[in-house]
Amino acid sequence: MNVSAAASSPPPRPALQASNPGSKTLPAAALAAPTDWRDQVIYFPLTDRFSDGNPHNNDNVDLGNPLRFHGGDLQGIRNKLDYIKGSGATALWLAPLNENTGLGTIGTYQSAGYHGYWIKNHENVEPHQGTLEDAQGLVRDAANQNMPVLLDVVLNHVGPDHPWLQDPDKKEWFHNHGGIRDFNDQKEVELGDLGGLPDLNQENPEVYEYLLNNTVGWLEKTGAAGVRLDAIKHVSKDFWGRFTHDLKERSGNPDLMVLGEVLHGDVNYVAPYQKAGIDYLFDVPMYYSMRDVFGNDGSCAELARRFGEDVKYADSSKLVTLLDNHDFPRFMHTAKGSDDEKVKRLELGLDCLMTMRGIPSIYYGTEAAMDGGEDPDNRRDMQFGQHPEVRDHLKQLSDIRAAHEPLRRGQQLEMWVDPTVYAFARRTDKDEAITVLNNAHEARSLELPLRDGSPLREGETLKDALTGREFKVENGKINVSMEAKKALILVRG
Ligand code: ABC
Ligand code: CA
Repeated sequence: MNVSAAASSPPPRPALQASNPGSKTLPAAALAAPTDWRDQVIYFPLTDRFSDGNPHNNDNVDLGNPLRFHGGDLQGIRNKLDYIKGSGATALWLAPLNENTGLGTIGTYQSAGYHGYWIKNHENVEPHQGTLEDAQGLVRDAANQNMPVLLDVVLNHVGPDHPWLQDPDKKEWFHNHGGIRDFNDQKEVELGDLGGLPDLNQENPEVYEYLLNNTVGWLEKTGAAGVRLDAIKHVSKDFWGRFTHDLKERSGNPDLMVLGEVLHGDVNYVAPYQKAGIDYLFDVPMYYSMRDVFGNDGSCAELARRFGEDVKYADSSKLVTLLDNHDFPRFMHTAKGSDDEKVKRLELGLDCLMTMRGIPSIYYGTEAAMDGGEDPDNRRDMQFGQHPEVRDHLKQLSDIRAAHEPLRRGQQLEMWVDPTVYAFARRTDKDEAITVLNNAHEARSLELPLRDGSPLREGETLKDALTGREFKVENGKINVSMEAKKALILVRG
């Protein structure tokens, strides 16, 4: 599926040749064909934990220790692109590629930089992940499957043993403010060390230039379509406004995807980062709401309250939504009930995620209903093939989303809310799709009134895209019925 780009997008770039695999450099953003990100479903494999495609780079691998390298690499992701696509994803977010701490100590915590966020060398690819050629090959293979790639970029801090820390000429490269103790003190959040990681001084023009050049360089070298910016609440909004502007300009790509991570549950805290210039943000507040509602029988009124806050964002269609990721316990872990019940909850959560406004992101293994508690337990080795029905369900949802434009680009309109049912429409100029989520432990039926101005016509037959069941619009209403913990996705014919 490659949906046509918006009218304002530049003309498509020429298709990329699959030849020249050894090439060290690729033309700037050559692979980053323009895309409407609302059409994408982003998959995030934590490289070290996903798939080991090359045992030759398995130096000091210890599968028995969750804080050591486990051998997953870029070649492994390359080998699994068909699997990822077959799970319903259309885009990739790669964990940081840079060379990391082999084994670092922060206080009493000892860990390898297996995750990629403890950078030791900004110029090199982490050898456990592979080589620059592997990264280029992965981006190229992904492009040939129409999958744009985001690079995870860490600009707030460096790893605990970065050589800059020993360089007397680089003393001014760090804030040297001590650790963050009070996460409610924004100044400390920006200047202090996050989890003991040395905090870079982005106000220093040398640091600014270095980070900008380095990021542009990685985009050029790999041909990635954009960046996932790590820990942005720990750097000032002024920096982000300037940096994202300069990054687009220097990389020659005004459509560069820039996605920021603000780990905070309050929309009032998160939304201003979009206004500051970061176009796309993770929808962390909604993450908490969905976890509560679908995982733990929270009232659907919480969803209504949360969607009601969308007006606080500059553009809520540019939120990247999630049920879990590598910083949170997995959905299956916090959900209540027996294993079967948790799987039902997960599938209902996916029904919501894949049809609501925003761009869904899937953490590796969520499609396999993997379990795992707090970091690092949420980063277990990928279990391919577990709970195949969940992966099939996700693929079906992705296909439904691809086939119905309102589910990707439509306006989000609330239609029904009571403690156990939430329904919303996604509306474009001429079309509308409706999702009805039954979060109750028993079947529910109700008369769902269409919203004013609906393009759906009296007497029209709608189909549940999941099961093919038919429903009719009568007297401006639709009589719907759902089984326990199930959804309807009503679309035209
Ligand atoms: C590990 C261990 C820690 C240990 C530390 C030394 O090492 O988990 O227990 O103390 C990487 C690794 C981690 C590692 C860290 C630090 O580095 O992956 O395993 O932790 O060494 C991003 C990435 C993340 C990455 C980093 C650092 C940043 O996604 O993978 O971590 O490059 C903060 C940051 C956030 C960061 C997250 C891990 O930590 O803001 O960017 N994620 C509160 C704070 C948040 C804080 C969060 C977790 O706790 O406000 O700022 O996130 O510590 C809500 C509130 C929130 C609140 C949550 C818990 O509750 O609204 O504000 O978040 O209701
Ligand atoms: Ca900082």
